[in-house]
Amino acid sequence: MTDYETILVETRGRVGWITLNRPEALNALNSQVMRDIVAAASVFDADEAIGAIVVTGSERAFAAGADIKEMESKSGLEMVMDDHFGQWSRFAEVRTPVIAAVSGYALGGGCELAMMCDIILAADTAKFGQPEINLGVIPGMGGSQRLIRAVGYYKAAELILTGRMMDATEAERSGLVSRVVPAADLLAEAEKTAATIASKSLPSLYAAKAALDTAMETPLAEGLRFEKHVFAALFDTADQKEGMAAFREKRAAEFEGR
Ligand code: CO8
Repeated sequence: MTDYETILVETRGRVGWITLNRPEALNALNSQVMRDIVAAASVFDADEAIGAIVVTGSERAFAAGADIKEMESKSGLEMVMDDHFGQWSRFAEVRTPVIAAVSGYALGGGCELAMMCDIILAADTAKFGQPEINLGVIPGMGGSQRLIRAVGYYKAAELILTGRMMDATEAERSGLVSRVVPAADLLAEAEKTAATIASKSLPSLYAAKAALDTAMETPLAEGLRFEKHVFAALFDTADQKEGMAAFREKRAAEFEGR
């Protein structure tokens, strides 16, 4: 497997693991981290033997944001011309379901990276926030848009305007976090959830993720039309026939990803 500078990459069964590995900077997201994560996620996404991806960090930090030291001296023109961080959109577009397993800080770009994933599992030590306002800027990797969709306008506005952090309990109550687990269980829970997802039919996983993404972006009527077409299309898969036959025959389905 390719060597990456800033992440560790591993395959366990049908689950691809990406572990951020810049402990000296609390996994701050510099351009190399972005290139590494996007490349690793793309490799997993192209591999039909992978049915789910987990992105995680260390106990202390999922990621403490974009790398402030890398950005500090840039001009606005450079940010535009380099399309600094432009590749993150490719990560958000992977078709394979992605779980963020968050322990410790998920701040700024770290929180935004988690929000590019489909499920956020949080250790009880997790802390989420968009502290960019404290640096004289605003969220730049989707935070001002995705956080509102996750927690509603007023909670998002308070977090973004004050820059305060919220703990895992508040994040779960607010709808940002799918589930909170004891820190010691985080990776095992992520593995279990990812393996459950990865055992499903790959075409139906792609379809479900596309339908969920569509719901974030379109008015209801358009989303319902999209869902109806994708639902119907799945009836041309062998896995739909297998899934429904298995139900009728009272046995576990064996999906082939076809
Ligand atoms: N960037 C660079 N280095 C960082 C970052 C960061 N975001 N966060 C931590 N580090 C470094 C520290 O500088 C320190 O390095 P050193 O030992 O060399 O001084 C090391 O990591 C450990 O950090 P601390 O000593 O600060 O650890 P503490 O436990 O005292 O504090 C905190 C932990 C509270 C997480 C603190 O480090 C902190 O506040 N970090 C910054 C959080 C932040 O502001 N994040 C938002 C960054 S801006 C952003 O994410 C914008 C995203 C959009 C970009 C879009 C571009 C197009």
